[in-house]
Amino acid sequence: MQPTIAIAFKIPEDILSGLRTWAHVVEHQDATALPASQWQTRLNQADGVLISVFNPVSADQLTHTAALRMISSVGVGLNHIDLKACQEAKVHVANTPGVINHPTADHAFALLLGASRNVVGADRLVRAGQWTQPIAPMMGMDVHHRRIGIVGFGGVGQQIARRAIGFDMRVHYHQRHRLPTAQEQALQATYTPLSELLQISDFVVLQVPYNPSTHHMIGARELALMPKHAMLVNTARGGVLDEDALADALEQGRIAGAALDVFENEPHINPRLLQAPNLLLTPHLGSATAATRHEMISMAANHLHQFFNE
Ligand code: 8YV
Repeated sequence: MQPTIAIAFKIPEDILSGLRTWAHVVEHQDATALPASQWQTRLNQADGVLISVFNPVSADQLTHTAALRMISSVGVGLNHIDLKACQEAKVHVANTPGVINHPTADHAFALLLGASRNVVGADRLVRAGQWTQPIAPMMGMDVHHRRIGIVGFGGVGQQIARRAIGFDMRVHYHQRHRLPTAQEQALQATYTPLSELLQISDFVVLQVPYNPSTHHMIGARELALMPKHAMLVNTARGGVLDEDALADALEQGRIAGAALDVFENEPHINPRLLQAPNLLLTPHLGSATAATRHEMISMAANHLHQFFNE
């Protein structure tokens, strides 16, 4: 008998038809829009599921999923899944590492440049007919030859470093484990304790995985270490940053600006962030290019195929 695979969001037609050759597929355009009980019923009937980082899987949900043997998640972060409960329930979990590194690093740079040169504000100004004199009406902040501090130096963090070198920036990084010297040299990156990194960086980019030890790792105390002219970018997970502390710092002009792609309670935005000055917001777009998303979903579908057929 074919395994039943529940899909939590719309996937490309070619990948869907590939899945249909070996599985009974139960599709949903967007499981996040379903009443929780309906999605639970789907989970209860499934042998495998294809989800994204926007479909949490809790220990409580797993107590009802007798048939479920595999969760294939589109994305690298696994903080939305209770991994301990999966292990206990013998549910195999897969993610899609690697493929997101380049696009997410590109987006981190889009945010960094967008914030430092006020791209969105400038667009608004032009459209509002407020460009009345040839002299530029707004001043940005230099990116070239400035210091970037990357917090979390895995696949994405390292790609951000490579881009930063192209901008003639000096690269500092922090994470729990220091890289071997040869790798640091290849990336032209200097290992720096977090408090020092915050004090010396003109741009701080957060790219750490989210787990209990990184929850609110950047809060009022850490933001207070940053220089007044510095900017913060978060392309990791909303929960690594205390959003109220960031709103305070921006309101009080204690840092120059910030750009966020991820939020603690997505897709609901802390209303203080919507009011905060010098803040650029995007809706979790790190890996959101058509080619990358296709590759990610295809990889996640292949994980299911391998698990159920090999
Ligand atoms: C998401 C991400 O997967 O890989 C991750 O952990 O956060 C993103 O790539 C994507 O935005 C939606 O599934």
